[in-house]
Amino acid sequence: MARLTTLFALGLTASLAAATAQAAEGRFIHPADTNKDDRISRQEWVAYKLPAAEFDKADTDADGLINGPEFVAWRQTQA
Ligand SMILES: [Ca+2]
Ligand SMILES: [Ca+2]
Repeated sequence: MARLTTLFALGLTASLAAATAQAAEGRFIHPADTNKDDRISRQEWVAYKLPAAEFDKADTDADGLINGPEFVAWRQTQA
């Protein structure tokens, strides 16, 4: 499991940048979206080790899912 955890951590920074770029093209693809519905649920968010307290900030329309624009807007607050 140690190897998996390391790969996971290494992938986080790069994948967040990739998601931002892809969302700008109109399609939201993010490795945290494990069921590939183009939205990140609270379960997916936490499973991806994103801060749980940030989920509610990112989910600006409070539908319980983070879509592409919401994710990009949230990322822009994480300088
Ligand atoms: Ca999902
Ligand atoms: Ca939302």
